[in-house]
Amino acid sequence: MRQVAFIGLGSNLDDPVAQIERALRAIAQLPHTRLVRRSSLYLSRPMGPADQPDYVNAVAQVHTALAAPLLLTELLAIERRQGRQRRAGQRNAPRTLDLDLLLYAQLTHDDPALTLPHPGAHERDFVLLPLAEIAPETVIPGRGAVLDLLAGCARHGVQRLAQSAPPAVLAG
Ligand code: PH2
Ligand code: MG
Ligand code: MG
Repeated sequence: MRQVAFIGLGSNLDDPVAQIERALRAIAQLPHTRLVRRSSLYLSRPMGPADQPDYVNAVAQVHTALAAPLLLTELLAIERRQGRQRRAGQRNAPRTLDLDLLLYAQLTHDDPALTLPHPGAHERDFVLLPLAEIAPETVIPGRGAVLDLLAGCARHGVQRLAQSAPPAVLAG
């Protein structure tokens, strides 16, 4: 059965705009998955250590027949193909590409390998703002409506990038 899922994209190394656009193309080509909408690109100050470059963030909406763990596996493979390096003990370190499975239908799942909704989604402006742009009616299970959460979330100076395309509905 097809499910709606939302993916958070972030990059602050090696031409972040190009990294995000490349990742969106890779998501669009995943098996049994259709990229339905993508947000504009947003610039944000780093959450975590301040001595790293600003981030470019975006959110994508997909329809997928992949189960959530398999979708996550595919997303991690895209991260690796785009040079993501994970070092033990380094939280919030700079990265070429971070793909987070934010929401999968209305599923809640608590597992070290996959937590749904994504544990930080409800409190980060760089997630909530692009999410509200493409799907303002979204409710984060256990947390509330995206538009309500935006009012109280942590601020990282999120700004829409001037050159980014207007919200594109890629398919009905
Ligand atoms: N991702 C992080 C750590 N810090 N800061 C911003 N602004 N945007 C991110 O996507 C981000 C971050 C860990 O995933
Ligand atoms: Mg992340
Ligand atoms: Mg991640």
